[in-house]
Amino acid sequence: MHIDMDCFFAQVEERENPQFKGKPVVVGADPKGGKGRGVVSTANYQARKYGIHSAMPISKAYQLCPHAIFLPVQSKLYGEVSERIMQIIRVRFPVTEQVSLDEAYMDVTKLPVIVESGDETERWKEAERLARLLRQEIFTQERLTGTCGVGPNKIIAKIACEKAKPNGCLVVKPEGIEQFLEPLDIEEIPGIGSKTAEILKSYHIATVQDLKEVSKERLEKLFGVRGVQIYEKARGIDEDPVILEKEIKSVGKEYTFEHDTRDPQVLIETFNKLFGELLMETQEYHYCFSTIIVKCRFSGFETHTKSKTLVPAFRAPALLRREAMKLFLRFIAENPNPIRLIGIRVSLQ
Ligand code: TTP
Ligand code: MG
Repeated sequence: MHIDMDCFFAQVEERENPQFKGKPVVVGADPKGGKGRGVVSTANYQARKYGIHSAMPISKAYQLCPHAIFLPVQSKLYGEVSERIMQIIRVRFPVTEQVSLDEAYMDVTKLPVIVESGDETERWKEAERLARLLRQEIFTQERLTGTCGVGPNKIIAKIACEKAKPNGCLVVKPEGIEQFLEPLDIEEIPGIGSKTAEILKSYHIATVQDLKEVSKERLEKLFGVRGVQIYEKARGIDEDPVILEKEIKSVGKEYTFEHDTRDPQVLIETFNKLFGELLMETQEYHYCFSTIIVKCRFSGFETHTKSKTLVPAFRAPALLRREAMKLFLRFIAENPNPIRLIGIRVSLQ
């Protein structure tokens, strides 16, 4: 089973501000009357009707719908709401894998109500009932809606959830996989991003049905190991287990400059400020650092990341800072273009 809250940040804002009801809401950077330079974190479904979506430049969102309500990101608030939701899920489903603030997979196969169900049909019915109960419980306690997908594995559950959004629930049983997947656009398959889709579409492969006509060997030639995964995904094959994980996997901070810049003082000061904020946030968790990721977006939205994993994981902030700075300096040395955004993220263990 997969659950994902609907337009999460925006929905929390709507709950906190009932006067926003029915209006388009965009959470993200300050649009500054159309001159703002950050991005959209998310938008509610009314705002999505105007074409606004996550990761779009905020200036574009403002162009599409200047009368929308634009709000800053309140990470602390969403984090607290997320924790309460995850707690509701874990009480019902001990085997839960949280994958982001608002999204989790649950393995329901070992739950007594499922194991003790008479036959296969009963088991699926029971799973659907559990999904309904969970959504209800979250709504009763938090006044927020989420969508559930139920399937024989993670990928089917996730796509089912995506298709049932918002405020829905969809069950896809093994015998329904083919019919469910074949009409989908290849980009609706998790793991097939816009770049992969572009390559496939240049060969006139647009739907999952088209994709299924391509041999495993050909996909492997085109995309290497990932090609084999794509071949399997097109058939709804996914052996990935639901694993219990720590709630917090990574913490990240980013900043978009008012003007693209190469000014060393501005760059270093911003880096230090971001690093300080990141460190503050990680101090709440008693974990070790492992992978450090630095992101730079250059003029023209060209975005790159560099990362380094240190084994064993460590706790020293000075080491974290040194490694992050090294990655950042490599960006500056390798790319002469002005910088639009910098980001630092660290995974916790
Ligand atoms: P998602 O679950 O991807 O999106 P969503 O909950 O806003 O909308 P949907 O109904 O389609 O699930 O992401 C959860 C939250 O993570 C989202 O509310 C805001 C944040 N987020 C960003 O800040 N930037 C991004 O690019 C994305 C995709 C999400
Ligand atoms: Mg969501």
